[in-house]
Amino acid sequence: MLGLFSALAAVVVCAPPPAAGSAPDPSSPDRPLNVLMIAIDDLNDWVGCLNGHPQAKTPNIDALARRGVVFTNAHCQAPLCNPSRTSVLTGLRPSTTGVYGLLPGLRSVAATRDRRTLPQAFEARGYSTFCSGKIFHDGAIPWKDRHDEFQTWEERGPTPYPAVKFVDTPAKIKAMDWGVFPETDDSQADRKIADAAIARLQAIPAGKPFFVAAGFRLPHVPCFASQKWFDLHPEESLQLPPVKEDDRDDVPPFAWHLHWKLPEPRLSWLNQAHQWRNLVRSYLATVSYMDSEVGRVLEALKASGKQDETLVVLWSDHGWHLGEKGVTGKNTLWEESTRVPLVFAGPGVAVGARCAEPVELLDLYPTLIDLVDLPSPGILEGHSLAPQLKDANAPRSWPAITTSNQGNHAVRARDWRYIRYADGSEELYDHRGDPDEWTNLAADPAHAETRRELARWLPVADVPAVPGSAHRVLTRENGVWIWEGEPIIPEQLER
Ligand SMILES: [Ca+2]
Ligand SMILES: [Ca+2]
Repeated sequence: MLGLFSALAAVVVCAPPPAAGSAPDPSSPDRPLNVLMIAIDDLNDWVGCLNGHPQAKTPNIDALARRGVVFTNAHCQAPLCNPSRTSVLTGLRPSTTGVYGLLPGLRSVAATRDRRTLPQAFEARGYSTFCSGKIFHDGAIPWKDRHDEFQTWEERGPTPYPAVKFVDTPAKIKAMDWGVFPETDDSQADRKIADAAIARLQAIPAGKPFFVAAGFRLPHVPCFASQKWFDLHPEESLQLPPVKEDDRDDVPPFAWHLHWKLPEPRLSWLNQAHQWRNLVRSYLATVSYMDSEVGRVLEALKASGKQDETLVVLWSDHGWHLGEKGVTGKNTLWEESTRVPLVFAGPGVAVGARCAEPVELLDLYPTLIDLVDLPSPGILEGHSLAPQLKDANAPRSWPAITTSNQGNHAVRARDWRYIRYADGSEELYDHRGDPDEWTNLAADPAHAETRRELARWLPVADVPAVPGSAHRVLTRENGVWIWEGEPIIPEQLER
């Protein structure tokens, strides 16, 4: 398999020139590296430095990318909040832990109950740790008895809602909404989350290195932003993402099982309700607003005088469809759902570099162990990105793997995506000529060898969903596929 990777690496030009240089590395045993981690909820590749949408406006994330390394082929390990974040923070794949749904939290699961999580690894090394907003999924985890100042996102940033829902989506939940709201940014959850992180950066306890994490909640629904962010994305010139009408004709029907019924509406509904443009515009507006709060936190780091001794890492927990393949939201194994921003900047990190190797959010934990010298929690399933942070052209030997419920996996190599579903059906896409994954080559004998080589990377451990799994969980009982506890009846498919 190494052969495929190095051969492809040799023929594909890693677009950017070699890094102009590295930021100075002032860290030493007596001056340990600080870490500022910025996590974003449901942000796909619609950021300037990834060019996922030509009209994305994210000047602050782009500026961070310019002073560090941006991974242009980074992927989540699960296209859903809880399993993705559990994987990042424990260093284990969903297929190893059995955490696939929004429940249970990692402290209720045998495989992760006693696991030293990433923030705890910093704490064990004597770091002052602080979190605002959403780093772990939900408040199900008893942080306060484990960390000096960790808080849940609900405590830090309650979401404001209008009196009446703007968009009457098929699912009547209030969070599935988008539009101009609130009037000013002051009452936004992300403002409060940024404020808390900024306050901490302004008052770092003396004599201790710090690990500060800010977890922003936009562009997760509801996609609310004030008028000025919508004005940045005028209605008249708005571009919709490219969508091929019959795109799903060559996709195995089983793919629908992964998002059988969801509150996120189908494209068919958006079209019929004349809401597609509005949702795309709202998503772009919330991304721009969230980016401005990222900018405030980065500015506060600079003002603290500690930027030169602080590693910044920014990531999103998974992507989001906005109509591609007929759906909105997450939960799929395609590029829109798995590709995420991943940016590092700081001491020892190459400046203005772009790495096109496939990498995983799972690599975060081993990378930080490597760079910061943290205690290991035991087996880690990712691989340190330290070589790519020094030289973005350094080769990698592993693809990125995303899992959506037991038995469904995507393998993303440098140029290919291979998907295998739990019923054995497959997809294969060649990104060199098909960045939108429109043409499924899985049945093409000319690519049989590529398909077989990629399939060798499917996770060996592929455990069932843990007891207590709920919300967006797909299981099989007595030969019948079950979505969220209800049998799937293929004839009742709603496209
Ligand atoms: Ca999320
Ligand atoms: Ca297709």
